[in-house]
Amino acid sequence: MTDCIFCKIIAGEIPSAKVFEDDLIFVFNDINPKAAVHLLVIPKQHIARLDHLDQSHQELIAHMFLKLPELAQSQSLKTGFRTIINTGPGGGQEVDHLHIHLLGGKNLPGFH
Ligand code: D5M
Repeated sequence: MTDCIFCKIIAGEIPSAKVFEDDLIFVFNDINPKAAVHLLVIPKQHIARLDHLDQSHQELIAHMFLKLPELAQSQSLKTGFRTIINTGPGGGQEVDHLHIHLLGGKNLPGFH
């Protein structure tokens, strides 16, 4: 999508601190980190939100989720990590391109 900031990051039109990339996904550091490690895991395909997914996205979503522990390990998050998906304005989603927040390490805020 032409006016999507995350699509522009994937295309290299906006700079980002890339952590990982393959055919299906792009992973980079959040510009406003909420913890020592704060990655965003996004599909290369523009999907606006979690509730826009359908059966055709099964392989992509499995791939995104199965990559999370590997990314956490690569960031030395040995004792665990947190994942968050905000969906829609009511869920606090600010960027309309599906993304998984992967957080961990020092300064991870409480969430209870
Ligand atoms: O989270 C959207 C997240 O996207 C928020 O934590 C900031 C991050 N963001 C926004 N623009 C950029 C750029 N250019 N680089 C890196 N990170 C960015 P949400 O779940 O939609 O509230």
